[in-house]
Amino acid sequence: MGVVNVTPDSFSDGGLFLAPEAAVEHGKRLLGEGADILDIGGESTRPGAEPVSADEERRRVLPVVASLAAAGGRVSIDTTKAEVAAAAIDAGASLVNDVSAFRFDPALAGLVADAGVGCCLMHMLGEPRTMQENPRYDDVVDDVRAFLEERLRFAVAEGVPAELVWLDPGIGFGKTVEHNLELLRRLDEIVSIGRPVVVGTSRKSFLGKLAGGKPEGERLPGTIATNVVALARGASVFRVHDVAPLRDALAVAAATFSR
Ligand code: HH2
Repeated sequence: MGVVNVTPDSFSDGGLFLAPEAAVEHGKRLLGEGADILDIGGESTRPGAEPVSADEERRRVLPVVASLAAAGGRVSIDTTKAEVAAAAIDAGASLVNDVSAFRFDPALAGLVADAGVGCCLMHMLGEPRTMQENPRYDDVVDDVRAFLEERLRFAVAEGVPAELVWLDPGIGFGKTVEHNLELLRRLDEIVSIGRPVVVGTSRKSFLGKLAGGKPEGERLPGTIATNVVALARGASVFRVHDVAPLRDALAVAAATFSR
């Protein structure tokens, strides 16, 4: 899954693809590099990010969704808002990636059910503005697993077929470095819920910290290492900014594990 951020303030590529033409060109490049899915987002979820109105979010993402769906890519819309998701589905999106797992806008679940599209439900502690303020868990993996099981039950109760739900532990969303590492180390316990697991470690700050203070642009080695670990633990979808190197790394790792 390749990331297309149509935002001025995303943590690693904010402002680079705010113009629709730049975002479309970037998405086409990621498809050429072997992305199976493009995850298009118009609102940053980085710690402390300011919320964006539905109108502004729609304005940013719709032309990009329409062009990239027409270009043949499977398009995922990264939003927490039903209004934005509805417009994106009309424009060709077939997956809704909701980092709030239907908590911020409960109407999103019914919309996904009616549209018959897939969804990715992610764990986050609270909301982006405050999630990194001293995050605490009894046991991070048990807590995240219980949350995802409850959100899966909610989605199914709202009419979304369980087969169309993917789950994501939400690396970096209200987690310390140690929490992120524990989730990756024990990712098989999330996989055992029985739904495909999405993992997003790409360029995140814990990778910089572990490598002695590396900025976003120098976190590819950590991104590769963590995605290979996630593959070994049973993850199915890898949400990344740098598709070509991850495609190669995961192909080699997958071939090694399958022998
Ligand atoms: N991470 C980000 C955004 N959306 N969705 C899922 N399912 N899993 C993730 O780990 C995830 C996500 C944050 O990365 P990015 O989109 O690059 O940054 P920003 O939120 O600042 O736009």
